[in-house]
Amino acid sequence: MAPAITDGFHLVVDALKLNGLDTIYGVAGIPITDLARLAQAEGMRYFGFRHEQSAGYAAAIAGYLTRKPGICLTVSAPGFLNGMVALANATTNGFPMIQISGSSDRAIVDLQQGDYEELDQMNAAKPYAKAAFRVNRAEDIGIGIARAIRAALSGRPGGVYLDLTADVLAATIDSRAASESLVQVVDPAPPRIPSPESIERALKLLAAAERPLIILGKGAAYAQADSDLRAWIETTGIPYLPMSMAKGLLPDDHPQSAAAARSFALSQADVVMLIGARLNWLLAHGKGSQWNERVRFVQIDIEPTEMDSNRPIAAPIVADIGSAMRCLLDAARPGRIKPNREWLEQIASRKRQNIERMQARLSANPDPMNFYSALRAIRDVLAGRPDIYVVNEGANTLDFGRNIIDMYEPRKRLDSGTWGVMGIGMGYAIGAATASGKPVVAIEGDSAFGFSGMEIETICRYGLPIVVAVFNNGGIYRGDDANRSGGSEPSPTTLMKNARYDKLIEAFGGAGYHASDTESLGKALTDALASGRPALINCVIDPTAGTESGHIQNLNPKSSLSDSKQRGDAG
Ligand code: ADP
Ligand code: TZD
Ligand code: MG
Repeated sequence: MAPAITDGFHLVVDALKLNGLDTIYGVAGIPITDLARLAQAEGMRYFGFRHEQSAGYAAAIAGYLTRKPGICLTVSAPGFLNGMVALANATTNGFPMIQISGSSDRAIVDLQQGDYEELDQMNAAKPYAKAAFRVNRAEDIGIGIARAIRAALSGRPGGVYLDLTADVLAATIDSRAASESLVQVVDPAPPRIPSPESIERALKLLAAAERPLIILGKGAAYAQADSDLRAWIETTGIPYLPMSMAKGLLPDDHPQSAAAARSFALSQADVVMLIGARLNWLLAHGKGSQWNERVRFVQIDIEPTEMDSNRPIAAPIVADIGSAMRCLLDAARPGRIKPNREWLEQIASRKRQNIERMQARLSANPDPMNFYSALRAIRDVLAGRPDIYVVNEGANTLDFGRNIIDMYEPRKRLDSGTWGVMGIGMGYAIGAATASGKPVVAIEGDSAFGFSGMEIETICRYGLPIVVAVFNNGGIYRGDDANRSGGSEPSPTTLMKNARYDKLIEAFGGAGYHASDTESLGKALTDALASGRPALINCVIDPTAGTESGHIQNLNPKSSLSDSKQRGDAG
């Protein structure tokens, strides 16, 4: 009797399933078409996209939400490269993801003899991935996938590249040897326990603080230590600021939230405790006019080299956040940490002022809508639906959205993140909807939407409960920029103001809505959510309402010369 045999395709699927990975996001083609088919035949979920970048974003956000690496499957060379932005974005943001790509004949690729879709993919991936591996023998598939899982999940999570050559996929192997080669990864993200000294050092610094402040980042959201985190904040009484994707870890209307007094709190705090947040550009690197000059830091991070990366960290706690929170709660004597009363009162009064000012802006009802009024209409509908995921990208659409849309549950807000990247919209929406089964509202700048707009066909094909609100202000930042030459071609930031994005989704059987005022916007969103079906709302926004670069104008270099000086015909 001939020995039972299997092949690389089957081994890959077996290895993924053995490790509890049940979903693949990808685009089919040579050499992975049969891998996608087989995965589906074997009970995995397969979501086919229109572009690998969106498939990669879906995998990355699913990884963030589930703490299992999201799997993105791509074809060789161009498909691989299309996925690479998403893989790099996952690495930058600390989301666990594995991009599995088929690759062409190694012998031909390495001699650069011009194979179909020829590229040295593993080496191309290395600078953008947390780790990159290639499997060259079918019997190494199990180990290769185990290494990829561990690399994606352990320590600071990230994007991992796994190269599977066409030869390996097609190779046959004895079934028994195959099943013995599989590896079930044990404890892929081991906790990192903080040293007692680091806990004591941090407590001492916090106890001596007069104006302490906690900053929660998306690492804290990822850690899923929600109740200990809340207990820590509430027992210490320290005010906190959530970074954008940490919104909802505690509900945004929590009395200790200092979000509405953000600038004041940052500029005055004498000790800042960073919990899963980096001192990168989003926090002005911890220095400059936004910060108190003499601020000292406590930082909890699983990545040791994050400490002192921008500012000296007086009390580093290298640990996973769950373990750190438990140690801190155990060690902190009640009453030892006591923020100054005056500090809390100052924050409270600043909050009241700012909330009043915001209220005035939100209650205006201009025609056409501006960012405040349109987001208020959306906020009012979402207020009763804390279960809904909010995806948000754009410049003004992002910056206003972050401030106006309150979140009440952890990990419900998904946005452009550390890279400020446009194009995550439909991928994140699909990843969140498929990983959670919950509805998603994607609030998208008209430019931002364009990067992944074709995925509305994917949304309709799978019938996902996703509502896309396109904030159509006719451009990148604004819709009123002129061609500085006086010519008739559109300016670099101009898009079509009168575009009817709602018609796009109708082509695929989804529901299109056109909203030119807050009442029709609120009604469209309510109806679309009630239907549970794919929908797109074209929201008409005043083209003059936005500002260039949104809230990060300080990062936008400007020419100091006038147009004529630049041309060299003056002075
Ligand atoms: P934000 O953009 O919200 O400020 P960042 O992405 O800059 O957040 O920072 C998240 C940080 O959290 C990263 O430095 C990462 O190493 C860290 N991190 C991620 N997961 C954990 C965890 N489970 N425990 C501790 N730190 C974590
Ligand atoms: N390309 C990529 C991948 N990421 C980017 N961040 C950009 C380009 C540059 N960019 C921004 O930083 S925001 C933005 C672009 C193109 C779009 C802003 O326009 P919008 O939002 O219509 O999405 P608003 O509401 O009009 O500001
Ligand atoms: Mg716009």
